[in-house]
Amino acid sequence: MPFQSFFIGPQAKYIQVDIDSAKFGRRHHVDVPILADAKKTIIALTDAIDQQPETGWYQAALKDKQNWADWMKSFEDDDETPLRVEPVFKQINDMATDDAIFQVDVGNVTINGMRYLNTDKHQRFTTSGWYATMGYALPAAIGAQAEYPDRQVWSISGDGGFAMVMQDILTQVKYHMPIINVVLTNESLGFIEAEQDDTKQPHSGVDLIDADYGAAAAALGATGFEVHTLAELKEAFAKAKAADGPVVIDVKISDLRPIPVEQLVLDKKTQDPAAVDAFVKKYHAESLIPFRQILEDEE
Ligand SMILES: Cc1ncc(C[n+]2csc(CCOP(=O)(O)OP(=O)(O)O)c2C)c(N)n1
Repeated sequence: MPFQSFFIGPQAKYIQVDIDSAKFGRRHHVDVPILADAKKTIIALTDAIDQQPETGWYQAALKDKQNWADWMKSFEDDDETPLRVEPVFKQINDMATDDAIFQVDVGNVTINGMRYLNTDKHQRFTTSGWYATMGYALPAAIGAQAEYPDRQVWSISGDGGFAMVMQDILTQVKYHMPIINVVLTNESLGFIEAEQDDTKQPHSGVDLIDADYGAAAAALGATGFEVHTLAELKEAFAKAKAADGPVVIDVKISDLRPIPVEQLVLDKKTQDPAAVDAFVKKYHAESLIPFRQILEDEE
């Protein structure tokens, strides 16, 4: 896990399970290396431990997760424009086949893909996790479709990443690949814009000009859609189902960054009330409950 220093306490002990001993300690010092298959190890560890009683903390964590899921779901039919991402992912989830392959680009789009795609065990999700290579999704979708011609393949990109590689729609057309390419156009290198906010820098070099990527894709021989509203979104996905060959659905979305769950400002008991109000308003987080409160209610 590349960003573990943000999330895991410095005193934590590390157990690394790997079938390749050369990998031990590459990311972090290891307290217990286990040279074995990860799946078999987890099963063996699970067999060896005793069931613990369910604590208040555990129950609170379940409620917290449910609160989060309900909050995300509450935007699925939101018709605010520019569109939020939730309605887009609802359309994707509804149309995805049981063994669909999702190739997801790098940026805010990665966070949204992780949060909103309901991938189950027969579906596959990949992104450029190690190198974080923008422009990954579209060629990765070509690779997936070439390898699995009978499976449904998606590419999901931000406008920045898509614009870097969009000429390869030609390859999808040439080989008549029925890939569904979704572009989330927020006219920004959104992830970097958020990074500049977090590090208190002025925005610089992150604004992108808009283009009709649906029309551009049509000029390359694909079926293209430009989407601004919820009604257009639903119509485009309905038509995409019937399309022959590659499809590009360019959805104009708001530039609101994915709510930063690692720095929530929701709790008026422990945080500045004015900052809480501003955060809640910005992210429409009215129904998100601070974990402290869920925990107190539980204990
Ligand atoms: C090839 C490459 N260049 C630059 C970066 C740094 N980078 C990471 S995310 C990002 C912005 C992505 O913007 P966009 O594709 O529009 O997606 P969004 O974040 O808006 O969803 C950039 C520039 C990168 N990861 N890869």
